[in-house]
Amino acid sequence: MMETAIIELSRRSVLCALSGSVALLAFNSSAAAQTIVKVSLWDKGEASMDGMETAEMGLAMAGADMDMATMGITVDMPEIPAGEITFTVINDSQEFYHSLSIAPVADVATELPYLSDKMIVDEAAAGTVARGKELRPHASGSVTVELQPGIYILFCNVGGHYVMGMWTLITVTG
Ligand SMILES: [Cu+2]
Repeated sequence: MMETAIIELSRRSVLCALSGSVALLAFNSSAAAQTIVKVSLWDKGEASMDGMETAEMGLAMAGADMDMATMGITVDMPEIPAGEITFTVINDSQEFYHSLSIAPVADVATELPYLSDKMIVDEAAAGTVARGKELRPHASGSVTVELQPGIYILFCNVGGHYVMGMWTLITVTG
């Protein structure tokens, strides 16, 4: 139990932008259960990029057939209790950088605000609550955020990846 916490801490101190909260995390780890969600960022290699220009696989977009996605995000826990949550993120790609951003979703039938010229989600307009740094292939990192009950989208905002299907939904329960 403690060993896991120490490993997570050392990862955080190196990789996490929120390094100022390391001491706080250490306190929380011993005092209460810390929810840890494992996140895999994956793709199918070079062929993943085919059709990126015309892809429409973002949330609620016309072509959102996730079985066709050639890159994506997988979590080990799609339903998560509300509170402080640490997402441990591994970029399982062989060749591409990926990142993890998290935003609330009011309605899963509505598209996220999207900047088509840059092929990215408009993170400010989407109300993004957390963003990890871009991870090179095989690299790992973590993002810690306090989440209220609701539906959230996890997505990669490297240009073009979101519309290639690189997102998933989680439910935070009360
Ligand atoms: Cu990506």
